[in-house]
Amino acid sequence: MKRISVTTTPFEGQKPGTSGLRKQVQVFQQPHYLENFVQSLFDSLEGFAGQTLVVGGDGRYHNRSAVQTILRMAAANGFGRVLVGRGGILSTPAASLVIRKYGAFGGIVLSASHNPGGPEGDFGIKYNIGNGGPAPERVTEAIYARSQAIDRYFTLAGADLPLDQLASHQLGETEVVVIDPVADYAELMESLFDFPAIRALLTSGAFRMRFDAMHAVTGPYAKEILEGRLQAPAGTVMNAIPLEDFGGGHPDPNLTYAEALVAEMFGPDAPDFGAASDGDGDRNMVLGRHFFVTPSDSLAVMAANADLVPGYRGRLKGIARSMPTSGAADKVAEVLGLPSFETPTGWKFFGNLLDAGMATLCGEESFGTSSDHVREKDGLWAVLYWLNVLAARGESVATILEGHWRRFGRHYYTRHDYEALPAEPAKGVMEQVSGTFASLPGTTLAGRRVTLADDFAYTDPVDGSTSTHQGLRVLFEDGSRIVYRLSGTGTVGATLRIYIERYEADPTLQGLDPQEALADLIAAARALCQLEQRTGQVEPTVIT
Ligand code: VG1
Ligand code: CO
Repeated sequence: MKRISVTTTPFEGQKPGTSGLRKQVQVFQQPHYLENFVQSLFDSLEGFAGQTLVVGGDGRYHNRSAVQTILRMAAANGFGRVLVGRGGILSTPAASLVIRKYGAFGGIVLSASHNPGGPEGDFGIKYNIGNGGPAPERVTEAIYARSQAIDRYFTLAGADLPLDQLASHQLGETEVVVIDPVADYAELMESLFDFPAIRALLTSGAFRMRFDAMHAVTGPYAKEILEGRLQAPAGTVMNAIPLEDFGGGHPDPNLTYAEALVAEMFGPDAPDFGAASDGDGDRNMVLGRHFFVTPSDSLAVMAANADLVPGYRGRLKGIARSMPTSGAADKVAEVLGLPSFETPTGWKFFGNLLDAGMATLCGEESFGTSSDHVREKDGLWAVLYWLNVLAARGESVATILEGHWRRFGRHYYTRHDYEALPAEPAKGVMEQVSGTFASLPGTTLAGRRVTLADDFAYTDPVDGSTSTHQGLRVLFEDGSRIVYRLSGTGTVGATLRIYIERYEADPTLQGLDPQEALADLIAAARALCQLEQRTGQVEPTVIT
C-alpha cells in the first residue's frame, strides 16, 4: 500500500481548548478538516516511527469514520502498531490506561465528552502523551501553530478495516490490533478496590444502587464491572447501551442533565447510592438517598477515607485540585499532614504532579476525580472508590458527609453556568471584573473584606512552565471566594462560569441549602460583573 500525500490548506480555529479540539459534527465533516488536525499533530511529534499509537473514542456519531481516517494516517506516517478499541470504543480513562500499560508513544481519543452528540451535536479529538495524560500546553500550541501552516497530509488508499472483532490486521507496514476496550480496565479496578467487600454489599439485599451510563461509553464498562464481576442485580446499570446520539440526551452527569437518575434518587423508595458518568467516561456524579455530593466534597471524602481502600491505604502523597474546586480537599490534606496543590482547570495540569509522585488524588469541581492509576479523570473509578468506602463504613452517604463536615468544616459551594452567551458581552463581563481588581482589595463585598483579586496564574512546580489567564479570583478574609471563568470546551458562543464558595466551621450551621447559604455572595458576584446589564441574564442556565 502506497503512501499518498494529499495537498491541503489550513482551517482557522484548530486550537485545542481545555480538553482537545471540539467542534460541531458538521465542522469535522468538512473534507480534510480532521486530516489536517491529525497531520498537524503528527508533524508536531518527534520519534514515533515504529512506535505504538492508541486510538479509540466514546462511540458518538462520526466516531467510526474518524477512527478509519486516523488508522490510515497513522500507518502512512510511520507508526509501527496501532491499538484500537473494538468498535472504535475506548473510554478516556481506559485509553489512558492502555497507553501506559502497553508503553505506547501516545493516543488519540475521539470525544467531545459531555457535549451532546449526533449529526447536529459535537465531535472532538484530543491527544494524550506517553504518560497517558492529556497533552500539555506546549504540545497543543505546537499542533495549533502547525495547523495554521499545513499544506499536505499523508494517508493510505484502501478499504476500511473491520473493527468489530478482536483481531490483528496489516495496514501497509503497520500492525493494527483490535483490543477489548474493557478487559484491562476492569482488571486494574479489581486490583485497586476491595471487590469481595463491594460484592457482599451489592448482593446483600440491604443495599441498592443505580448507575446511569447515559447511553454513553461507560455502559459496557459498568455492565462488566458492576453487574458482572461485582454481581450487582441486573438492571443496576441504566441507559447501558452506548448510542451515537446518547439517546438524544446530554451526557453530562449533573443534577440538570441526569434527570431520570436524580428523580429516582430523590423520589420515594430511593436506592442507597446513585452515580452517573459522562460521554467519554471520565466524569462522575455521586448521590446518596435524597442526597447530592458535590464533586469538591467527594474528593475530600475520598482523601479522608483512603485508608479504607486497598489501593490507597497509607500511600497518599498529596492532593491536587483545580483552582475553582472548593478548598474542602485542602482541609483534609492539612489535617492528614499532606501537601495540597492548586492547578488551573483541565486535567493536563495534574500530569506532572502525578508523574513526580507529588500528588496521589486529584479532583475538579466539574465532576472529575481520579488518582495516579491513570493520567485522566476516571468516572467509574470514583464510583468504585465510593462503593469501597460505603462497604467499609456501613454508613449512608448522608451520614458520611455530615460526619465529614463536623470534622473538617463544610465548604458551601455552587457553580452557576451561563451557557451560549454572545462572545462580546461575555468578554465584557470578564473585563468588567478584572477592571475592578486594582481597587477591590480592602473593600467590602457581601459584608466581607476582599483580601486578594487576581487573574490566576500557575507555575508548574515540576517543569517550571507558567500558565496565565486561568480565571479571575476574588478572595475574602473569611476564606470565601468568587471565581469567574470562560469555558474552554463549548462550541456555541461563550459560556460564563461563576464559582462561589464559603467555609462554615460551625456544625449547627452546616445543614443549609447551598443556594441559600451562598445567597449574599451570589448576589455580589452578579453585581460585580454587571451580569444583567451586560448579558441581559440573571438566572444561570445550569447550577451545579
Ligand atoms: C470543563 C470543566 C473542566 C474539565 C473540562 C474537560 O472545562 O470545567 O474542569 O476539565 O471541562 O472535561 P471548561 O473549560 O468548559 O470549564 V470533559 O469530561 O469535558 O473532558
Ligand atoms: Co468527559
